[in-house]
Amino acid sequence: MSLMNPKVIHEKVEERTIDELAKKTIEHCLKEGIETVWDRSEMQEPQCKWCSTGLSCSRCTMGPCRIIPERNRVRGVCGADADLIVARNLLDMLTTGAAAHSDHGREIAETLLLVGKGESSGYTIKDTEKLFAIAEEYNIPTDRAAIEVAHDLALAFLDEFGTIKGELELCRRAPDATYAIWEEAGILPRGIDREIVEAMHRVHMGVGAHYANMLLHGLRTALGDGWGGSMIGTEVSDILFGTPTPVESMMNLGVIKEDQVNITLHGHNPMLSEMIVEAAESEVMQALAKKNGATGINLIGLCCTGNELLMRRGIPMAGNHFNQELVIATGALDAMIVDYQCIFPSLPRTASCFHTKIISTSQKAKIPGSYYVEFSPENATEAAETIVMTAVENFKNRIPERIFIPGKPVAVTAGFSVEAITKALGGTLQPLVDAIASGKIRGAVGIVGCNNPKIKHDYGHVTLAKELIKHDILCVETGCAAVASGKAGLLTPDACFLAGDGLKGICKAVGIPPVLHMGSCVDCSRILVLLAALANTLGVGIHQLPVAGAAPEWYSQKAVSIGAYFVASGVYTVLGPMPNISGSPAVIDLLTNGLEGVVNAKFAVEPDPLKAAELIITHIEEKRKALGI
Ligand code: XCC
Ligand code: SF4
Repeated sequence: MSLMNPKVIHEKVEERTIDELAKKTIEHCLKEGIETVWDRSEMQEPQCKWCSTGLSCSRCTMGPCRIIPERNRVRGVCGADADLIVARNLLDMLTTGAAAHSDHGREIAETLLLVGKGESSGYTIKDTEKLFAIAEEYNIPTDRAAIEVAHDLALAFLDEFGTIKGELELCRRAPDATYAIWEEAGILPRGIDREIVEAMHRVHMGVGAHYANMLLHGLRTALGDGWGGSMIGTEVSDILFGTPTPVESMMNLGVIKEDQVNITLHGHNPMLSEMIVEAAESEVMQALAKKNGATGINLIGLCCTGNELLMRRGIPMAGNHFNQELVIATGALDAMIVDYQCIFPSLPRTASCFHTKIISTSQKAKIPGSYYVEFSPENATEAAETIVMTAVENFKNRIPERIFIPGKPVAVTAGFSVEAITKALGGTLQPLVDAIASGKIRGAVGIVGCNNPKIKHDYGHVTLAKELIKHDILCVETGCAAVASGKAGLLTPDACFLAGDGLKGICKAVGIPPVLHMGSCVDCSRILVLLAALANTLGVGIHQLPVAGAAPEWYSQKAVSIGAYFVASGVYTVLGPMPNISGSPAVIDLLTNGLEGVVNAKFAVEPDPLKAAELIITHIEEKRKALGI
């Protein structure tokens, strides 16, 4: 029990989040002394000013070095100046993100290969149509059994990682004008892994020495993620688990059910979570749940795994990144199953206050204090059963007095793949293009990314989305941004009343929400495919479209890669939190200005979502004018 004064608790709750059920749960945590991300953020204050400006380097053992101009420390031991140190740190961050997405993409492509070889456990091909369509893009013969096509397509996808062809096949999906810009700028990715490896080479002491040269390679690395690794992740997930179609479900901490076994699926790769769903739905497990005193098994998503399951199966979601500790604090969570990315290493510590079991599953992400059940495509069925059984048997260990379910969930509609959007519009994107041309819809914005204690939880996402739809701008969202909108009630057709008259009319006629949930973070690749299709319909490059990107609460290296491939693809992108680059005016100028001359797009940084909306609206109106619409 904490002795914190109730007034202090109230103030902290109000400054931490706008998610109503999270507020109640944070209050509960503060009273009970359960540590959360916000407490740790406070403990870290003040943060190191050299690191936050990007002016420290610990890349080699001649250092670590810091640039402190007022003390005449203007170069590291090796001679690197502020611009180079900042650029190197940023390239390192971006590359880590590209690697994370792409390694996820590789794992799922390897699963497809095992399916093709008939060696996987329990996986099948759910979307044969998509399999055949993509096989044709790769010139793979399709007059054969799906399984044979899957085998060859998996090999073609895996080849993209280390290909010696010198270019990625999937980049051909970009409009000609966009592709030409990449060629001209020398940033056409030559292979997914290759650009990542080369980036790591360039950040080695004594290799990259020019900040701009380093950062242009960052764009190439990021393009290999967006149009390569992430796009493969999305496409193979659709082939194996189905291409999403509109689906209704529920969101926020209220999805926890007191009388059922509650299992959250947290992390990123659907190859694990889809198998858990199969196992949990089996009669054996349902019977076991009843035997243990529960009325059933309640699967709940978190973060991007949650987005994948919501999009394809309508599984409810407990929330986004900053809901991960709060869901444990309900005291009614029997197990949390994780794979990788965005999983707080402290979760077992949080869970130790309760009966909750954290079950880690990836060799790459073993977590001290968690139960470990190794999961692979070869043992998937068996491992999933073991995991679900562990959760079910833990139900009886709950401490009833400690259960705290803060309220009721909110309805959402998700599942807007590009295929689903096209279908909703009657089979082509022409109606959307017409609505944009006539001005009923002014443009579209992709809002993506995370939560970050530097921005009030969900405030950045929700405020920006509301402001944009009010101005007749359609929002398409992924990741934790989409979940923020869901909890705030923006992901239902009823939210149309918040939109301007033009957008409202279109949404009502088509029966869609003004904010479209397009999936997980790797599904930002769906946004690229949508942009390419819109640009091709109009016969222009992506950079000419009245569109923008935004990451109002980003924190992760993956978000840096996403932002960079948006910009490299021609999309003006506004970041909420400032990246750690303020120590180099030259780097700032390149990213927020100079890139315009290279890729016809640039970054902006604006933590205030209302001001970010102004920047975006101005940009969209300029692009409309240039198109003469
Ligand atoms: Fe992670 Fe993908 Fe960010 Fe959410 S949005 S905090 S990266 S879970 Ni991707
Ligand atoms: Fe210092 Fe250069 Fe080594 Fe970085 S690479 S730690 S700046 S000597």
